[in-house]
Amino acid sequence: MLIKPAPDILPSEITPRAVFDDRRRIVLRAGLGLAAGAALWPAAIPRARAASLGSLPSPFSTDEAPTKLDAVTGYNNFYEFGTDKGDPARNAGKMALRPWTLQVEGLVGRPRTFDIDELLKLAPLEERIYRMRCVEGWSMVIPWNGFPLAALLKQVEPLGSAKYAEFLTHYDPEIMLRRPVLHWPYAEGLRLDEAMHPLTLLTLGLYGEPLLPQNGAPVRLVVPWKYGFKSAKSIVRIRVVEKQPATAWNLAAPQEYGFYSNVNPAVAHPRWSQASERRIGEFRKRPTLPFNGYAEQVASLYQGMDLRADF
Ligand SMILES: Nc1nc2c(c(=O)[nH]1)N[C@H]1C(S)=C(S)[C@@H](COP(=O)(O)O)O[C@H]1N2
Ligand SMILES: [Mo]
Repeated sequence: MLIKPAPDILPSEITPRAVFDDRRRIVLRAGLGLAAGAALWPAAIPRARAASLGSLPSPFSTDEAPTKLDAVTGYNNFYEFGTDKGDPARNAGKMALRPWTLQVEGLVGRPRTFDIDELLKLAPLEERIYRMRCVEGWSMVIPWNGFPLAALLKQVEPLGSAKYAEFLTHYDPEIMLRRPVLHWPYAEGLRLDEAMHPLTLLTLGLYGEPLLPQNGAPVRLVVPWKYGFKSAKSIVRIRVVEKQPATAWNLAAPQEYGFYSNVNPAVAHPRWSQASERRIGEFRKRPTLPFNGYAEQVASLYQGMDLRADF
């Protein structure tokens, strides 16, 4: 990716852990009044923001301190709106978020087009505090709001011949780059078992509020054990297919970006070591974990594969 050095973000800019923990306690107490099922979840919603989307906390959340909202919404990759980290926050506001539909088609028994407001009510929204790791060497911890993509895919009933899911994103040359920095529309793909994995989140919000344009509003994917670029933003179509689909980054530089792109400290990118990372808001580097720390949940998906060849 065409990257300039990141402007350093001060440690004081991240939500201090004590403040977040305090909010958790408030929510836990408030949560006692919730339905019995909800009270079983380890509560972790910042109270003021939880009101808008009303998500349930998830046991898949990390207890690491979330990255400050300003960084989550101001330091982005969304190349359709420019290649500088500040470009998406400056330019993505031009994108009209309504009406918006998500078409799900291909090798499915019940192809269907979901209106975005219908999608928001399709399944209970969860808050998933996930580690996100970009191939460029930075990482964040983000409280996302969404539900497992599997809940959507089950509704369209994938056929036995279905092996992959392809994600196609919004492209409007009137407001986005025309220059073919990448192949537009930006496309991504997952193997169907990866797409159906409970960690794979169809994401509609962050920090308890609907997604901002720069983060991929109104609907994006979040795949926490893969490098950031697998988490396609502003999706308009999902195609269930038999053959491995082409993906934007793999088309742009196949020797740098493989189809799988699992976070793997043992396999270096030609330009960036993947052994360690800098959490936005910190100065020190921390070691990068296999599958971004989600190995226990996802390593079995890759049993018998050589992840140096299938990087
Ligand atoms: N449509 C689209 N989706 C995209 C990208 C993009 O350029 N276009 N960039 C990817 C990359 S490289 C990363 S690291 C994440 C960043 O998501 P965030 O800005 O919400 O943290 O979005 C991914 N999804
Ligand atoms: Mo990225």
